Amino acid sequence: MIRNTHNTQPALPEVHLHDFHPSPASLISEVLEGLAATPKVLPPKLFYDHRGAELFERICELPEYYLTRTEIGILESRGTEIAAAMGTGACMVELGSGAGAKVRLLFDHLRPTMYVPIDIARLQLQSVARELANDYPWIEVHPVCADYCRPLHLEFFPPGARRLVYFPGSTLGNFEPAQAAAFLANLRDLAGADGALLISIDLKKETRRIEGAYNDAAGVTAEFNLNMLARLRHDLGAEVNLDGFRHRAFYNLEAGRVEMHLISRRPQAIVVDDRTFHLEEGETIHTENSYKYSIGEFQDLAQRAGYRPVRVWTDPEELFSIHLLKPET
Ligand code: AVI
Repeated sequence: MIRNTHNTQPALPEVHLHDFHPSPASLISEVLEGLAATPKVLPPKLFYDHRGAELFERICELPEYYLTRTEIGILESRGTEIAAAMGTGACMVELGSGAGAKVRLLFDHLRPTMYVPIDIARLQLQSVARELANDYPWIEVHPVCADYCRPLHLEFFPPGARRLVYFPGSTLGNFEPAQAAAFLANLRDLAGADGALLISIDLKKETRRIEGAYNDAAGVTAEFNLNMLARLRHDLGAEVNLDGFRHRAFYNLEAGRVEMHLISRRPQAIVVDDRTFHLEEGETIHTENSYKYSIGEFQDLAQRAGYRPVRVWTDPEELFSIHLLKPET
């Protein structure tokens, strides 16, 4: 038998990457500041190196992590309605595009002319952008590697094109509420007066369900949390012992947020950039907050940030919500 040993898969199209990845120096200063604070903190964006992005994709598939599954269910069942309310043929900008699975559910309905995925995980962004450019040849794809919390100057929108900003995954929940309002207010400029913002928000619900989502039986969330320390070691040359820490996540009912922490198992030190930070046994490094909102609380926040809530879609159990907001004129 003669085998064809040639790879018959057609090559994926090349896409130009607009690269504004923050420099290691700017990450170091945030890390030093966070470890010098009391209590110690590290910024959640440090989760998303290549390994962290992979772990996050695994989290999204966990039985306990209801968020992604529920969000996808809403997109699948309400895609036509969402597109009708948003309008077709616009330029679509996605913040934190990740594996790009959700946006695929919107493309056929929304028919955007341009798609601008923005993400900090460069390798994943590049490969996802090429796959999307291949699968949707009628969309101009412009991947942007950046920390989208910093000001961005995107100069490739055709003049006069309407812009739709898509912020999925309930990632706004990882901002402090005041920071979330300021961030939403900034996004109004990106959307423009005739644009729109489609944003996903995880809803308040019973504590047990929420805590389960951040304490999965397979330990993937724990690995994701600890990966932040591995990253300090690989990318910033830090001296840190991963075995010296354990994952802790709980719902702070009063503040309406899940808190993730790394707890020091013993007295120890972390050395970054020649600076030594001592930790006592039981001392915490606070790595993430994930705020949960009621629909009313989120709409109030959006209004304070200068938006008019137009529509909201939820699942039958009201676990999760997707909001269409338009800039108040
Ligand atoms: C990205 N973000 C919305 C996730 C969340 O649920 O807050 C990050 C995450 N942290 C632990 N599990 C997932």
